[in-house]
Amino acid sequence: MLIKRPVDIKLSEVTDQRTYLDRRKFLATSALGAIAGGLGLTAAQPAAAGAKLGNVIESSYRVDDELTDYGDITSYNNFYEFGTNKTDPARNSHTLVTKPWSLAVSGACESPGNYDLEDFLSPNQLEERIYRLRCVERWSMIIPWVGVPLAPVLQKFKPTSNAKYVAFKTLFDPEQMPGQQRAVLRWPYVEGLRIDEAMNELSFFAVGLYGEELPNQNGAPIRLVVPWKYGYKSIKSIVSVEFTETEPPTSWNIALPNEYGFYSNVNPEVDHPRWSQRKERRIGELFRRPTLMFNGYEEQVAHLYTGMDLVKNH
Ligand SMILES: Nc1nc2c(c(=O)[nH]1)N[C@H]1C(S)=C(S)[C@@H](COP(=O)(O)O)O[C@H]1N2
Ligand SMILES: [Mo]
Repeated sequence: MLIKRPVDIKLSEVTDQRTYLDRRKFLATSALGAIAGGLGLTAAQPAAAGAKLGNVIESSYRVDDELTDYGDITSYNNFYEFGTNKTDPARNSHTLVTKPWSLAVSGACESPGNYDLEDFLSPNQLEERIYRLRCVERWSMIIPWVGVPLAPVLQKFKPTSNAKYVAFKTLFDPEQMPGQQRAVLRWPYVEGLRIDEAMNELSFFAVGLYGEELPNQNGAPIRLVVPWKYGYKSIKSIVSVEFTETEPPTSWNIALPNEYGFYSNVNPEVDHPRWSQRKERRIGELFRRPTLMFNGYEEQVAHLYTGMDLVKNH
């Protein structure tokens, strides 16, 4: 069943004085970007990683927790295609070529095809959303993402009534992604969402953070952000989107089916088989804090799981 509810993008009318971080000053320059128009991702102006994104609007999707430092967000990563240590992706991901980039759209939809990144996202406005990221390994961050909500992008391809799920794949290229030369996971990395989860207002395609293009280690040039689920659902460097009738396989479920389910909602009540999920360490802080149900997004997403056994469907 396809939920056709339009996405309600609420914009804050006032630009407040958030001067506490230099990195955030891009908001003041976004008017300049707007003159150039478009998404600020034009292939005509290839930009180095870290290039400022133009034409970004502020959204009301934000948590007021203190932002995690840019340095932490970009040097403490999980991206097994570049190694399994937290510091590996920042060191090794320079080999990934993100321009040009295209995505294959297939399956139960009326407009399948190959789309350049820019066409894939257009004509949607880039917006900033400040979301919590909660890793299953019990750490968390607060990240100012730049991107586009999933719903208007996916609706463009006109999913049919058979589209019950959406499946995503990361690039497979062991030369660019040397971690794929070892069988630490089955490659390529795959993830999926139920269609109503994908169409939920919180689901987001990120192309940047802190107002700049995504660094490779964070999943350039386009990655998923599903803020109420454990971080591993937020698949990086996406090259394919497929609308499916049945539940798609997911990398961590394939690797360790006893530990990782399809839904993977952040849930302090459901222990990981090897550790409790009740607490988390915010990167940059000393003491652990309690983990919130659905990572604090209960109000927006709890209704998606009414009647489901959240232990069985962990
Ligand atoms: N392709 C791919 N996507 C991935 C991963 C990965 O190893 N490969 N790791 C996941 C995990 S476990 C987490 S916690 C987040 C981390 O995102 P970040 O490095 O931007 O914080 O990316 C997710 N997406
Ligand atoms: Mo994770």
